[in-house]
Amino acid sequence: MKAPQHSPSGSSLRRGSYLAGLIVVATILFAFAAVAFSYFVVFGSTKFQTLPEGVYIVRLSEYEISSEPEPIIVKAGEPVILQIVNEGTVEHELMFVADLGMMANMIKTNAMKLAEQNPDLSEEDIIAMIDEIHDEMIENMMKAFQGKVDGDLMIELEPGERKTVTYTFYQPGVYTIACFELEGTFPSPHAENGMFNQVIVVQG
Ligand SMILES: [Cu+2]
Repeated sequence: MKAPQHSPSGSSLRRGSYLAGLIVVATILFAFAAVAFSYFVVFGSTKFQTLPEGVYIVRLSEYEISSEPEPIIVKAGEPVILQIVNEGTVEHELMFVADLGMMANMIKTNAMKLAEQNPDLSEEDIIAMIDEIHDEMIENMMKAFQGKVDGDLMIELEPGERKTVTYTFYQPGVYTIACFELEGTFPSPHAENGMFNQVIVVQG
């Protein structure tokens, strides 16, 4: 009786499938590494970066203001850097406001009144008119922060735009930041739809 022999063709077939398996595993590993690397390249600058102390990323979107890290806690008298980015699809702002409810109500009331008085005007026209009133209100509001904050109290950003601003807060307390743009939520401002946050200033 002849001992069973491995046929040469069977052996090379096994070698072939072993090689194919290796290639599949290597391809999967390579693809995984490539995806991880490109994710890091795209989002690494903001998602995985360890931010230095006193630096915050502030994200504006429809319709919220979020920060990283959260919450924004700063020491009085020490400069803090806000890297503000508009990740939304409409213009947004970051504005320091002394009285959020009053400001939101004032904008909404004005928007409704203007729309009622000018039925022929488009929503964009009314928003442009509100922008002018808005600017006057900002000037008055700035006075409330005199001597308390050093830095730009009103930042406007187009979709995709980012700005880096340095602030120094001199008085401990809770400062409200909000967006009062109207696009998409007319006649109520974005703030009334949840687009606000706080900067907490503690004793240095
Ligand atoms: Cu907004």
